[in-house]
Amino acid sequence: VDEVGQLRFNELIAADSRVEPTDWMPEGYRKTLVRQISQHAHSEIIGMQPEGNWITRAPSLKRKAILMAKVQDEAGHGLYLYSAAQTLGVDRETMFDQLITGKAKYSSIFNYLSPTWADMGSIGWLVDGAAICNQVPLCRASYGPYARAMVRICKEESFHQRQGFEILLSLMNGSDEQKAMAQESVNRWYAPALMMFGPPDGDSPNSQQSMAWNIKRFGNDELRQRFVDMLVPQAEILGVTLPDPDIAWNEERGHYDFGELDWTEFHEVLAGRGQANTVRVNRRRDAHEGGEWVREAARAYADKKADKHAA
Ligand code: FAQ
Repeated sequence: VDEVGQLRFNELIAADSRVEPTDWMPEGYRKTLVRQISQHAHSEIIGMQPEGNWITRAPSLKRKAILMAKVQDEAGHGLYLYSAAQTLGVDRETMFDQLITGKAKYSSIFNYLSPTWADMGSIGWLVDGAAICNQVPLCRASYGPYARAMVRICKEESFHQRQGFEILLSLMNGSDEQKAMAQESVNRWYAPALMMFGPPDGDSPNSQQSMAWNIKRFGNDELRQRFVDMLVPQAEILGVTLPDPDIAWNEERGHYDFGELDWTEFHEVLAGRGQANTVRVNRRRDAHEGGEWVREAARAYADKKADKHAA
C-alpha cells in the first residue's frame, strides 16, 4: 500500500472531491469501478437490442427516426462508459470477453423480449425512467471520468423517458386495441423495471462499500422507492394501471407502499435463464465477429499512415 497515496485518497473521499485516473487509488476501489462501469456499458450496448427489434417496423417515418436516434444514443453511452472504464487500466477486448463469456453482468432488464410496439413506450417510460433515478446520483460519483460521463448520459436519458411516455400517451388516446396493447406492455415491464435497482439492501453485498467510497450515493431500496413515487402520478396521467394491488399512499412515510417483488425471477435472469439471455449475448458476439473486417481495415490504415510518417 502506498501510504501517502492512501492518505490523499482518504482525504479526497472525506472532502467529497473527485478521484482522477492519475491519482493513487485502492485496488478494491478500482475493481469496483471497473465492475460497475463496464456492466453499465454492457447494459447500454445490449440494451440496443430490444429496441433495435422495432426500428424497421416503427409505425411511421417519424417514429422510426426517433427510435433510431435513441438507439444510437445508447451506443454513444456505451462508448463513453467503456472509455471511462479504460481510464482504470482495463482494455476493451477484456471487457468484451467478460461480456461474451458471462463473467460480467449487464442489466437484467434487457433479457426480456419486446414483442409489441407498445414495448417501445414501456422501455422509454419505465426502463429509462428507472435508469434516470439510478443515474442522476451517479453524476456525483467520486470517480471523475464516470461522473462526467453520467452528466451527459442523464440529459439524453430524460429525453428518452419523455419519448417513451409520449408513445404510451398516444396509444392511451387511441383505439381500444391500442389502449389494451399499452396496458399489457406496462404489465410486463413494471416489475422487471423495479428490479433494475438491484436486490434489496439486505442482499446487496456491494452497496455499503460503494456508498462509503461515494460511488453509490443511495441504497437500492431508496432509489426503487423514489422510482415508484415518481411513477404513480405519471401512470394516472397516462391512464394505465400499475400491476401491483399493494400500491397505496402511506401518509406516515410520505411515500407509496408497494408489493414485494419476485426475487426468484431476478436471480433466474441473472443466472442466464431469462427470456432472451442467449439471444442477446449471441447477437452481440455475431456483431463483434461480423465487424472484424472493419477493425482490420482500420488497423491497416493506421499502419499505412504510420509508415508514411516514418518515411
Ligand atoms: N441486473 O451488491 P449489488 C441503461 C448484480 S440502465 C443485473 O446491489 P451494485 C439505460 C450486481 O452487479 C441499466 N445484475 O450491486 C438504457 C452484483 O453482481 P456482481 C444499467 C444486477 O453494483 C435504457 C449483484 O447483483 N445501469 O442501460 C442487477 O452495488 C434503455 C449484487 O448487487 C447501470 O448499470 C440488475 N438489475 O448495485 C439502455 C447503473 N442489480 O457485479 C438502453 C450503474 C444488481 O457483484 C435502453 N450501476 N445486479 O457480480 C449501478 O448503479 C449498480 O451497479 C446497481 C447494482 C444498482 C445496478
